[in-house]
Amino acid sequence: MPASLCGTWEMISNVNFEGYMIALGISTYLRKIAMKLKLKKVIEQHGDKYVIKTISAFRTYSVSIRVDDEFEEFTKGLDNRHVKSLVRWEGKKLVCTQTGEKKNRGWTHWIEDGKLHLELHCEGQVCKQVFKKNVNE
Ligand code: VL7
Repeated sequence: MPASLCGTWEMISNVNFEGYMIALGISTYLRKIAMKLKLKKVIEQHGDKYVIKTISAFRTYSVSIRVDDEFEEFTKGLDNRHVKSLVRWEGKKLVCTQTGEKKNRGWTHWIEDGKLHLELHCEGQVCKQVFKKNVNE
């Protein structure tokens, strides 16, 4: 089992979030709000289930997944699309493919140097976020 993704994580960098949001068709108005947010990830594991929460002062998004088990995801409060999502381990990386209207959509999580890394991709855009562990939570 790779290094645990579990915990409370604070965003310390966010590269090309704007490009990723443009690819998702997010309005200029929402992008401006989103760009200012300090995102937090709370990742919990319950048996073979993961819950990943993306928390901000503006909105919170939560998804429950079972590795290797395709599910219907509704990206409520994000781009509000329905996609078919599949999460798998690829070596030490937790990889999600989100099949739907947008091509080449998904994300990858991994731990590197004790930090939580996330790559979000959609069409030609890649957003890279890094989070540091919040040891107080
Ligand atoms: C989820 C947001 C921008 C709409 C609001 C911004 C609110 C806070 O997919 C994601 O995480 C995965 C992997 O950890 C688990 O779901 C990233 C945030 C991306 C895209 C959409 C702007 C409006 C942001 C919820």
